[in-house]
Amino acid sequence: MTTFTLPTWAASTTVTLSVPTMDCPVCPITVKKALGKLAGVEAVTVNFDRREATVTFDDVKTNVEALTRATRDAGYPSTLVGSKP
Ligand SMILES: [Cu+2]
Repeated sequence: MTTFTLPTWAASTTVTLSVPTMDCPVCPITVKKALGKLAGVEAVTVNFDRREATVTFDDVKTNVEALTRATRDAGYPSTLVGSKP
């Protein structure tokens, strides 16, 4: 891993979380709400067919641990499946 000097402005990160326990069309709404109320979360897209949530967030204000904790607290444990800059 390469370390860069952090810019003073916020950087957005997009990650995909696997949320395997979503089992009906209402679940994505709950998951999206749980993620969307976190400080620093800018966009949430939930794909019910793939059981995945894609989250764009300000990595100065929040982090993947906070995202997975939020979904778990809402009743949907999630794991990180990928990220892109
Ligand atoms: Cu459901």
